[in-house]
Amino acid sequence: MNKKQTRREFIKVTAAASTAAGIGVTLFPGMTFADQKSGTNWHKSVCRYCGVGCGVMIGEKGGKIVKVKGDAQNTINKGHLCVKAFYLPKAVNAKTRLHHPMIRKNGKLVKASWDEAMKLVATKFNDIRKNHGGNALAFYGSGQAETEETYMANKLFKGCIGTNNVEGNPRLCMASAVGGYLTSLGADEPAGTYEDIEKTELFFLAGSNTAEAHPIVFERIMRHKAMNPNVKIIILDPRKTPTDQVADLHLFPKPGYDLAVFNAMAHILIKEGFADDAFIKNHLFFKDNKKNKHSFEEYKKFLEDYTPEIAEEISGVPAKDIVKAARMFGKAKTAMSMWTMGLNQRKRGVWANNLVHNLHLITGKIGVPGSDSFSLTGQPNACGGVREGGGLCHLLPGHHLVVKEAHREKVAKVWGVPASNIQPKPGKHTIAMFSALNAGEIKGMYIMCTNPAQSLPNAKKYWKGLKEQFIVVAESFFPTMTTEYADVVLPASFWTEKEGVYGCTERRSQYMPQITDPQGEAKWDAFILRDLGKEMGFEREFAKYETAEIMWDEYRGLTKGKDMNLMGASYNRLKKVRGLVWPVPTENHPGTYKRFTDGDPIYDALPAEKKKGRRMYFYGPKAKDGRATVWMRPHDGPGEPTSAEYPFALTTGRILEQWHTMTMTGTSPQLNRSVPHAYVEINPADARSKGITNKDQVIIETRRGEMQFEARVIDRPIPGTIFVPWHWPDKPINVLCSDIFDPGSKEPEYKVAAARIRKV
Ligand SMILES: Nc1nc2c(c(=O)[nH]1)N[C@H]1C(S)=C(S)[C@@H](COP(=O)(O)OP(=O)(O)OC[C@H]3O[C@@H](n4cnc5c(=O)[nH]c(N)nc54)[C@H](O)[C@@H]3O)O[C@H]1N2
Ligand SMILES: Nc1nc2c(c(=O)[nH]1)N[C@H]1C(S)=C(S)[C@@H](COP(=O)(O)OP(=O)(O)OC[C@H]3O[C@@H](n4cnc5c(=O)[nH]c(N)nc54)[C@H](O)[C@@H]3O)O[C@H]1N2
Ligand code: SF4
Ligand SMILES: [Mo]
Repeated sequence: MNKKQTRREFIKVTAAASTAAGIGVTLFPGMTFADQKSGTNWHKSVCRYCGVGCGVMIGEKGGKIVKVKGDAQNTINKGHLCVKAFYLPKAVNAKTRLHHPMIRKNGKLVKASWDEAMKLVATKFNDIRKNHGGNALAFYGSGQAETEETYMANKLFKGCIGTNNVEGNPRLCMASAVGGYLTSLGADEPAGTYEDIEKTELFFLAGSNTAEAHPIVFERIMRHKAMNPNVKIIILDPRKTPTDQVADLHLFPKPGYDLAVFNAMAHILIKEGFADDAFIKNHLFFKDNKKNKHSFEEYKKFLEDYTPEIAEEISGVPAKDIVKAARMFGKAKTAMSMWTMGLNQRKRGVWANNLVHNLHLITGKIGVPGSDSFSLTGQPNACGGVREGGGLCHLLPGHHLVVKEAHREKVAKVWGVPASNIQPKPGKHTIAMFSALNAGEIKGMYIMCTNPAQSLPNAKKYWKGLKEQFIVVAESFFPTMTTEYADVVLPASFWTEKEGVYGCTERRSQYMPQITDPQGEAKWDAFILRDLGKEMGFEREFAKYETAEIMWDEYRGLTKGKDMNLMGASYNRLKKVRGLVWPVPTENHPGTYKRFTDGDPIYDALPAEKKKGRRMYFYGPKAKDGRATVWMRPHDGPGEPTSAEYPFALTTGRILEQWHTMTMTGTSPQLNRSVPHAYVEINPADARSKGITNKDQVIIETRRGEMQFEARVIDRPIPGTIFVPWHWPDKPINVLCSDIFDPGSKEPEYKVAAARIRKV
């Protein structure tokens, strides 16, 4: 980028370049093809970064990754990519790639052989298990790991070692969405798919900076609106973000105070005749917080406490805007809500999710083309590997639960372990797990494909346990904030150096081929876990896993007959197509666009009397009588409200060019140049009152500590709110974040902390 180019121009230029490149690919339908002229081989794969799940074509020349472009045949992105994907070759070939195992000796990490490292980990883990029991060990994984990788971890820890202390970063991300889907619709993951985008009349983007965090979804929204001027967009976010450029109406709630807005919208929708009475009568339950059933009339009474005026008082959103939003939602024939961390990362994340579902359920705007309450997923395989693959402390692979005896028996049989190995009680959720590490109750932890020393909330508090206990980190890059605390670091193959499956936001599973050899001595995460299992004495249990396909086939066998049936998604088939959307029960089933309704094989197979008078049947594991639930969730504020002492709401999030802790995107000078360092956004009115001007150095302070940032005075956050992107490891804002979590989903409230700010 030349110096004069603005950030906006830079984004435009690179997007156009990747789009143009994408068009060229249309000619080549297969999985791999060779471009004779340049000598480049092109391979169909999936983007490494976000949950949108864009298809990519990876260019490899002489065993090296040289280029990434959009896969024009992928229905998700049709050849388009965002800037992060474009610069992935920089990450693959970065100098910071880790090439050999390391062991801490005399306080320092030094190069070691695989043999020495694996023997050390196996011996330590076995000692801990023998002396303190399986629950003194834990696994902490990732929504960026492949399904096969999480599957191996589950078998080793839950099935062999015998602990359910298996968690992953989706707890910090999607747990509230899972809780919302399970309680509202009875089953995890959306009813619709991205196909609804081009069919809807209204988008409701709540707590989602779609333009920066899910750019290709945003591009589809923009294109649809440009071609259909009647399409409207409502945004609910305490900040103006780049997403704002397309908004017809923007509601600005104080961070943590928007539950009342949803209830007030429901209030107006019903009052003004937008409720779908037939759908309500035959498809819904109404329940309060104690799970008691109520009538629609009682729900209406509950909503009387949420007039737009009362909601204005609570949230700061003008009553007239709430009424306007409700009317826009009601009048539109179809509506699609999308939300992300602005709702999930909250003390009441599950409730916020329920309240979005409510709007769709009471108006019947679900289960028809163009209407859905559609949660956007953060990471590329949070849905596939962790939610479906069972990478949390209460789950087993394939939507099975540790508390159910029949489920434990079924999974244990497939794993070839005694059912009694799998504990009947859920293990510790993420925050509890790191607290137990602090307390010395957990003495050994295996960390894979995540960087918790930087990404946990109230991070410094949890460095103690990382420092004191035996920590193994499987990583592709070095150093990271977490490797600083590692006793052993194992070099992991990266993205193009391994095969496996990613499952994205729209229930779509997509295959990624191995294209290059692992760099240095790096090994595939799933094989490292397998070999660790063998080294720990589970030779028989791990003998059969010679290929990724063996792991995938075993896993997919566990989904047979389940709501997330993947029996039709063999490697053979996945290699040819651009992913398959479950349920996909057989090799010739095309996949399912809408769940719980016509065209869904599970719905279609239901006896006629169940479907009588209905157009949807919510058959999921938590649903009863085929009905979804409208929840009466009262108003509740954030866990750490502002006060005279800490008058600002500090919220954290993302920018377009960087991915989380920057180990990957930080390897690209082009991406780094656009936004060179951390900063805090502060509203001009607040800046004035604090005597702060643009680029001043300021101190942000919360109850957990203080840190210096450059001020960016900008009309983005509402007065009283400040925003910090959390990417830069030299400014780990997570030290200041609150670790209060949702009592239901156990997801921490990254989005609100009470803070004060002063000029240096
Ligand atoms: N470029 C880039 N893209 C990414 C990622 C990345 O690191 N970089 N990470 C991926 C992952 S894992 C995730 S989870 C997603 C996250 O995607 P998003 O959730 O869209 O991104 P965030 O910036 O975390 O937060 C979104 C918005 O929530 C708003 N918000 C804060 N408090 C509240 C509130 O109380 N109510 C409401 N309604 N809104 C609020 C913030 O102002 C912010 O604009 O992005 C994915 N995509
Ligand atoms: N303040 C604040 N904190 C947050 C959030 C927020 O909004 N605000 N959001 C939260 C959310 S939603 C999320 S999802 C988390 C994400 O938090 P993390 O998962 O901790 O962040 P990443 O940087 O994605 O970490 C992935 C790590 O895996 C490594 N890696 C990459 N590929 C591979 C591989 O193939 N194998 C192995 N073994 N390692 C690999 C990378 O180098 C990197 O170190 O952060 C949470 N933290
Ligand atoms: S939108 Fe997400 S999946 Fe698509 S190219 Fe960008 S980072 Fe990759
Ligand atoms: Mo996330």
